[in-house]
Amino acid sequence: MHGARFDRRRFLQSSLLGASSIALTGCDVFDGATDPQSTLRTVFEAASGLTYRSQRLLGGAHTLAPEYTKADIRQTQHPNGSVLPDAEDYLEMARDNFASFKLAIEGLVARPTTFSREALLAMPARTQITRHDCVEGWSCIAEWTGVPLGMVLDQARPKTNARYVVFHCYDVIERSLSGAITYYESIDMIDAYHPQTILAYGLNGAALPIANGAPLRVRVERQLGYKMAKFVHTIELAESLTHLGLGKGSYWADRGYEWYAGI
Ligand SMILES: Nc1nc2c(c(=O)[nH]1)N[C@H]1C(S)=C(S)[C@@H](COP(=O)(O)O)O[C@H]1N2
Ligand SMILES: [Mo]
Repeated sequence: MHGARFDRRRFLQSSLLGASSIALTGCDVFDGATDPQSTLRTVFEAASGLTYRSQRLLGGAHTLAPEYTKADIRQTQHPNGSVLPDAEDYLEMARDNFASFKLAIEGLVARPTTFSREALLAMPARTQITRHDCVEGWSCIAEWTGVPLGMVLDQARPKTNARYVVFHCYDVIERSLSGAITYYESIDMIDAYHPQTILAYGLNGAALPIANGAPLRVRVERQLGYKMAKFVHTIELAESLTHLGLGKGSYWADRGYEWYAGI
């Protein structure tokens, strides 16, 4: 057992170069990576596929991310990326403390469902103290409370051909001549049903602040920060990711980062 662990670490360190050592600067766009012909992009894709396959291969389905104690919480969760969506429907909801918030589950489900805020709060909750690692190089340990994503999905009854869980968010992450792009992310069914994957509405014992994704944000503890979509309003089950954005399944994956951002 001990030997197997050591080998796993050594294997990940020596042969994979990990997600973080290849990712260059952080959450800012870097030039060149969106060009489908770019070598940089090819390198990213190869590394991403390798990380994904090796994590899944090496018993990855059930391993837990490390959890910490309250004493390890040394600072507030550093807000990053969007900190306040400017959509009018969002702001209206925020003024009323998100009382009218509804989460929709759609796509490849037998029973498309919406959850009110009260319904989500009434479901069994999980609280976990974990470390958030941003690809930019900073980390924060914080206590997150929310409902396990798997429980929410079960109520909508995912169809057997559903392979991915897509998160659609309120915030516009980019505006260009061709229009506004709202943040989107996706994970596979293994991470969706992982026990530490929650839809969080609480942070460090209080209601989730707007800057950290209120009223509801994803925690996928074995991956980097950009996978943890904030301001989620709709969850879509899908068989492929090609219909989304530029086809890589995530706003940042479409800009050169790994879709599977394992840590
Ligand atoms: N909707 C949305 N989710 C998002 C982002 C964003 O800009 N919009 N940024 C991501 C990035 S890069 C990080 S590091 C974390 C930051 O979460 P925090 O603000 O709670 O620290 O949210 C992720 N989820
Ligand atoms: Mo990030």
